[in-house]
Amino acid sequence: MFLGFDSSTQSLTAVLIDPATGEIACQQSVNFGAELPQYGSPSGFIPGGLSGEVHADPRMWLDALDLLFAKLCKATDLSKVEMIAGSGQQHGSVYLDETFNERLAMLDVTPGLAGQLAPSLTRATSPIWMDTSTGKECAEIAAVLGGPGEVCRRSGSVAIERFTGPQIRRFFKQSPADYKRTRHIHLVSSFMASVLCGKSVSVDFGDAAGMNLLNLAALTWDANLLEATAPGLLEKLPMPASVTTVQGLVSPYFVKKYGLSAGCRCALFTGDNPASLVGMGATAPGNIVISLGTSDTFFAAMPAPITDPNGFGHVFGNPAGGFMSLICFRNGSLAREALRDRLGVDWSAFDCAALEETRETAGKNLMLPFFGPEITPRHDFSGPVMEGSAEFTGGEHPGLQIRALLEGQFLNMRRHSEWMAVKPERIRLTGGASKNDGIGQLVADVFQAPVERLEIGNSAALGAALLAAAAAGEPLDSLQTSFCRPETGSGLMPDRSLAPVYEEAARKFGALLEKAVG
Ligand code: XUL
Repeated sequence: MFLGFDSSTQSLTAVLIDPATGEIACQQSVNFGAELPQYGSPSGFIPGGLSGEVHADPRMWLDALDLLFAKLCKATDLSKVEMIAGSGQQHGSVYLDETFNERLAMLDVTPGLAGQLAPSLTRATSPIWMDTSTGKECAEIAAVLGGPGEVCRRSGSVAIERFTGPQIRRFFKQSPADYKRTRHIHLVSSFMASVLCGKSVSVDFGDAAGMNLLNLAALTWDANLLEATAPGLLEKLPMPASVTTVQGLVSPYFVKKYGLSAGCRCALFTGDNPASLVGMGATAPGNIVISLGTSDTFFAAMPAPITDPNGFGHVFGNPAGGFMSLICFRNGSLAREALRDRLGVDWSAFDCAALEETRETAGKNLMLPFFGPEITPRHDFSGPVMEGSAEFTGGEHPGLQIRALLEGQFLNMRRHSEWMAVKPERIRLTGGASKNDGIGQLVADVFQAPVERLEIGNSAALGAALLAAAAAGEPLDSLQTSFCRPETGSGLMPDRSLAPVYEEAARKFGALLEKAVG
């Protein structure tokens, strides 16, 4: 059996798989806000941060690991686990002194992990991916490199506030003495992997690419980016490696305390998005994953590290080899909910039957679907921009607005993923809004590609479990065939007659967007 973890913003989840049966043997989760209220982080981070700071307490993640293992060993026989791998929310970082390895090696089973490892933290709290406090540091790094384009060419992304390099620079500037005594800077992923392995381990290529520090072409730390970020950084960073590199045996702490076998081994942890690419069965180019959540994300495997000339998209490592793109759209469910509330309707107005009523107007009314600032494209919108019939722009017909909003969201995705030069052959849809057939059908029509939904949620933790099995030698493609099964009857085929309609709409949408953004 193989165990995969996902250490995400709000919870820590474990999925145990049995490749012999093709079944998930056990799934358990710890919700930080509900189960660890002592950390005062109802949504997994410390509320009220100033100047865009969003931090979390790394001791909370350690307590969650103890709690999750306690649940797991009650629910299942952990002695059958052969290999462990995992994933973590991307970009977040943990800062530790030179005692970290020693403390990991000497863990006592009676007290918990948090109390024993906390003394090695040189920064009490960890900046996470929601942090936007490093605008100045991003500009400084880009200036040293000769502009944002050069940072993007080397690292796969322009310098971005939430990425780890700018976060490290801010720490170095604010607390130079604490930075100096920091011996290890880990990502959330490599921190959790280190705890399981009982020693400080590598960061994987997939997650390392979310730091603005990895040279994508060479897959090693980029000397110029490191120098522009903070002094002496190279010796503080773990070496990057492939997620399926076996690191050794699991720490005796987990063997003695929770009944893992002494022969259980650990691979690395990757980022939650690379792990989701695996768990969605989309590691081969041609597959696209669209996740419809608070923000929407679009990610896809890419054979080569092409970067976005506009600097909105990111390139990370694909755990199956090669690269993947990730593009975030801030106005996802945020915008769908805003329009629903503004129109005073419920979700049934987004259903297939409701959208069918306005089919005749497909691609005719245009909406730039931004109810607030957007990151793709980066612009401080104050509300949606509309162009079309008087009935539509006058707002008399809710159905027209809903169709135009959804079409606008997917036309915007289509436009901002063109740089990848990947023809979508199949789209796998996930996230809350993916259950809605009307929304799914519009995705299929706008992209002119079939849409599928999968049986299993928790795609990051599942992906991590598949990576654990792959690290033990099981072929990843056959694991994906048995575990990443589309839900029966969930397939939606594109209406081919709408291909020219959305071709024309894409062109007009682009012109309207350019006019608005300048
Ligand atoms: C990706 C990103 C988020 C986090 C969420 O760049 O910031 O998707 O990984 O966990």
